[in-house]
Amino acid sequence: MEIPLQLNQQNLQEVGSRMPVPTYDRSSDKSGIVHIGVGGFHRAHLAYYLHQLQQLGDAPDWGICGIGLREADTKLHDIFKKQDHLYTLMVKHPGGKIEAEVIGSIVDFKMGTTDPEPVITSMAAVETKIVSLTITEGGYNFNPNTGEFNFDNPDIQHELQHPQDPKTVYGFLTAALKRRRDAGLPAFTILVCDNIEHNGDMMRKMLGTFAEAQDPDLAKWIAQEVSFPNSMVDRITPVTTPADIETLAQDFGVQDAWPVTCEPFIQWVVEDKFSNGRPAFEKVGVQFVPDVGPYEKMKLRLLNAGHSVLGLLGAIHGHPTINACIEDELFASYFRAFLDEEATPVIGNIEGIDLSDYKDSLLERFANPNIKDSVSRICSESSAKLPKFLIPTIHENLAIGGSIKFATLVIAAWCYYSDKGMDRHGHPIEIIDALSTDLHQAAKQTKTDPLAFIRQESLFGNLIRNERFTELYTEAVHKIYTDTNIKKYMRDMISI
Ligand code: CS2
Repeated sequence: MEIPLQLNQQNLQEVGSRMPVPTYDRSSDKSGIVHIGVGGFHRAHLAYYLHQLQQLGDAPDWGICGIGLREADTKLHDIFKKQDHLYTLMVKHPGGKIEAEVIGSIVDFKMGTTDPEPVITSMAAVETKIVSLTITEGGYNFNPNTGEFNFDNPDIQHELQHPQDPKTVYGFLTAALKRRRDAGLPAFTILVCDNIEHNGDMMRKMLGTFAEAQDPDLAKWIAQEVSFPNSMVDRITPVTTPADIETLAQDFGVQDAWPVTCEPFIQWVVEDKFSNGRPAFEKVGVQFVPDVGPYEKMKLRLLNAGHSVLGLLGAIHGHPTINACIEDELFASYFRAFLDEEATPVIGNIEGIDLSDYKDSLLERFANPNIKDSVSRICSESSAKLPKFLIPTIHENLAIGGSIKFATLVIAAWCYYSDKGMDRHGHPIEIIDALSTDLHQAAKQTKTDPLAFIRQESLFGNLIRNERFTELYTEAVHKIYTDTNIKKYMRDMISI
């Protein structure tokens, strides 16, 4: 085997004999898109769409400037520096085939943690037309139950006092938008690429609330000038493992310190409301629609909720990956029963989409044995996910007298998981969640107060006052705490 080539601009031509590489000019230091939160998902999704368009020669001035606002982003910053912001996308097919390609659409990366100035300058630059974000569902600083902006956050308080020293996305966005307004430049579009229903509308409300408290004149300008398209984003992007880096070096002869792996499927449905222009994304398969609402709801309530259902039950059972869950016939049937009997009835009809086909496709995607999407990734930050993906389905079914048993067992499993941090064999589970301490504190009272976990109203709203729910939930936690053989209870609910 050839000696692996270090991925960077200088070696690009040679790397090109081993896998497809960018053929467009990457030398421009101008970026049309500034993106906050350059995780694996962004690199497998928006950056990939843009790369495809650039390969067609269709988006010369649109390169991406990545932004890191967390200390943890320093790792990517340093790797990107060595690799000239190039990285490999490894698309993993169910049959075992891996397609690898070098992506070049990211041309710059700036950290905003120590000195905010370079980030504000990039966002305020005349070339910047879109600021996009993938900062996770929990990154938007609002109360999941009420949907209201959280002014108690010390970083937000700091930004209100010191607008020139931003810490959060809100402070950076207002600082940059103020500079644009003062310079007579048009506003940029703010494009949210996270799994939140009406993600653009949510951002408009949050930023508007923050700006109003910081600078009411600026808030008015933002309300008039900035557009916030809603969008539905989709591509399963597992955490990169050392084995992926090894495969790339061994089988493809390329040394990349942080490649991204993903499934073949990709989808992006966006409302065509861009205040300052956009790349011709429709040429590479992005769907522009007048109302993204039904697509968002379908994806969040079926795919994302389905992930959490499998993830939390799978974590307790001891399944390591989503595909291992689907290979387990009982888990697969339970997943489908949840989709059919609880999620589907509250979604309603979506014109032009056959939900039954969509659900079949989810089963296929989740079954991809090559992707090995870890249950731990799915369960991470459940406190930001379940209030958006699963709990609304319970509320809506309660309102119409629909089934809630499949989802309720998952909430009980989440309580056990948060309390014990181990699977049914006693193997420890690492809980990654911004609220892990609160979740643990609440869950550990379950033995004496069975409803303790769901008393957390910021997560569960008024479920605690619904007798139908509390009865079923009490029964479910009682069972799991008595015997963690979760499959017993799953089997009781479905007939296979
Ligand atoms: C997952 C998502 O984090 C999760 O729980 O459901 O990351 C999911 O893989 C993506 O939204 C797929 O588009």
